Amino acid sequence: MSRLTLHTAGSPHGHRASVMLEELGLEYVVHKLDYVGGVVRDPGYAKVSPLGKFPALEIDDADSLPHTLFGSGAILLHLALTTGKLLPGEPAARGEVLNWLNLVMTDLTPAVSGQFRFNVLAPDRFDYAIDFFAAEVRRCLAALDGRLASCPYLGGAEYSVADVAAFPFVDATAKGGSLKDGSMPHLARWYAEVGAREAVQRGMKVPA
Ligand SMILES: N[C@@H](CCC(=O)N[C@@H](CS)C(=O)NCC(=O)O)C(=O)O
Repeated sequence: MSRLTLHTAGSPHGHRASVMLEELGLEYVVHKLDYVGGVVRDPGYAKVSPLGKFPALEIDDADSLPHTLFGSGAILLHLALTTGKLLPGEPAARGEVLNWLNLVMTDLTPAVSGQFRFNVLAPDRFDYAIDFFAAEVRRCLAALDGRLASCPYLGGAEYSVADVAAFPFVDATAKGGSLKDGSMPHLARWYAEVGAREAVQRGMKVPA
């Protein structure tokens, strides 16, 4: 029986991990980090996560030495691989999931994070960055919408780790009005459906 400790303070990155744990039905303890002004202030947290960022997941497992996963990508893939859930075994189907997981992690995520940084956190207005990240977010959401026109979930027929990774970031853009103009109906359908999942609703509230 594993003892899992999730270090988080909310945010889309943190919610990826908590939604994944909820989807898998795993028991875990939440350590709520002291996160102020974009910085984690817990002394010693750098021993858990080298950049001092969250989420991180400490695993104390009878079958292996205790170990720590830092970063939402490592947490999602490790849990999918060790449980055999939310990642298909068949190579072509798994490749599709990995395609969309990678797009979400390396294109959508930096676009949404950059948009937040330059729209909300930056002390000065920098039009080039604001316009660039707005266009990048739109480009990624349009790609998700196009994909979801032909299948129910990002990875294909089944709900997968790609949907778990995407939801908190699509949610952040939706709260900013990205789905309001009706131009992305397939993404809006997916957003409503995934957002209605009980595990997603529980995970999005962590830490309480
Ligand atoms: N690569 C990490 C990035 C996580 C990340 O950016 N976390 C932010 C909160 S959303 C953080 O911990 N920031 C604190 C800092 O930058 O010092 C992941 O995918 O989980």
